[in-house]
Amino acid sequence: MNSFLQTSLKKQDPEILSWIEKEEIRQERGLEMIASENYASQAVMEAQGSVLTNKYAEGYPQKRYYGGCENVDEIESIAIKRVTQLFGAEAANVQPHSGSQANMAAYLSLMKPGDRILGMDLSHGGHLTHGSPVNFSGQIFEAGFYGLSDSTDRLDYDQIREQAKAFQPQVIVAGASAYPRLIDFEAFGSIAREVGAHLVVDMAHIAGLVAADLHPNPIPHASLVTSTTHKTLRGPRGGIILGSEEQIKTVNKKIFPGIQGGPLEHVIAAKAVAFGEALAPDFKVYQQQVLENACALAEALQSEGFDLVTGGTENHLILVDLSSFEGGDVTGKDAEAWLDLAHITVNKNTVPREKRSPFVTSGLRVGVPALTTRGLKTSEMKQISSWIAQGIRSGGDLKKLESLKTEVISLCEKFPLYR
Ligand code: DSN
Repeated sequence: MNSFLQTSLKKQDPEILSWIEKEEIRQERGLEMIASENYASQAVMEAQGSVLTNKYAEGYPQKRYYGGCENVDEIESIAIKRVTQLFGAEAANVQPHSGSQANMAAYLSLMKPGDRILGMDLSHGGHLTHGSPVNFSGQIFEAGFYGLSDSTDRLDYDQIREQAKAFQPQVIVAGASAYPRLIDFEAFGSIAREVGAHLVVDMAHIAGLVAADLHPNPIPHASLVTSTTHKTLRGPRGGIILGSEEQIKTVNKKIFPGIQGGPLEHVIAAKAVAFGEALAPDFKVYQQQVLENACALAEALQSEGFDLVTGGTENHLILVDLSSFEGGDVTGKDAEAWLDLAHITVNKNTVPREKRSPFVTSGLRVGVPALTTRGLKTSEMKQISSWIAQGIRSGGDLKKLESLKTEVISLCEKFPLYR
């Protein structure tokens, strides 16, 4: 149990504490393979659970609308200094409450309502905030989409260039939430320049790899780069925006007073702690292990007979195409539910040329950042791929899944999360 929760909450609100404890047990006793999740350190959680939650600080360091901001000013300035150093950016805004709000502020800094945005199709691995009609980005702006090449299931930069020339967007957004390959930000930058558009890169999924120089850095090629801080970057839930001094001046006004009120200084402190961790040499070792684990898992899944979209991975995630697995009858929805019963947490995902609905799907997205944080290495990836195959082959047989669960828990017990 996290010791800092034990005293007051136990006395005052045992009901909520009991749910937190149940969640802690769920996290301890399961293999977390949702590609966008990770385990923040105890230090990150302590900063986030601190007295900073009590402070209003609308504005920016040394330019606040409230008194008593001398301590949060220092904290926010440290967060900015660390994150700009981490990614080699000139300036940063560390106040976005989430990746969605980071994207909204970035777009509003570069476009007017009604302008055009060209983003990656959600069903090909993009994100809701890249122009989806059910999201602000597709409602405030006129959205067009690029997708994956039909022959390679990869981004085809010539095709994207042609689409950009025809659509004439003000902003091209690059970045994905379910794409297992490197993204060529230089190519995106050149396409954007060619059509007179701004490039926004949403590097939320791969930020940790970028910080460790294991994925090309988008900073030199983009007008603005956005990210969340809780995925491969392993910090608290939240967002950031990076860019030139000039661009960030505009972004600052769009975040506050544009779309947010008081910044969450407790989260900003936790971001600063996480950026400090990411600047330390062992973060690179962690990210290298993420890549090794992802490759080992991909190979092992292929040996089990699974087809992987693009045939493998170059980052932290893998897209499994179930439509060709042993008759193709198992849906992403079934596989997710069955694996959940065995304490393996994954999410169903559409695959290229998907025939099923997004609520059912023919694919699974699996990731290794959280498993790697808890210390698992390539030999465990082989074991896990066998459990995934057994879980899917079980056809939902509760006895088989129960016996898998016992094996999963015994592996988890060897790799405790918070010691
Ligand atoms: N919801 C996140 C993901 O799972 O990829 C993206 O914001």
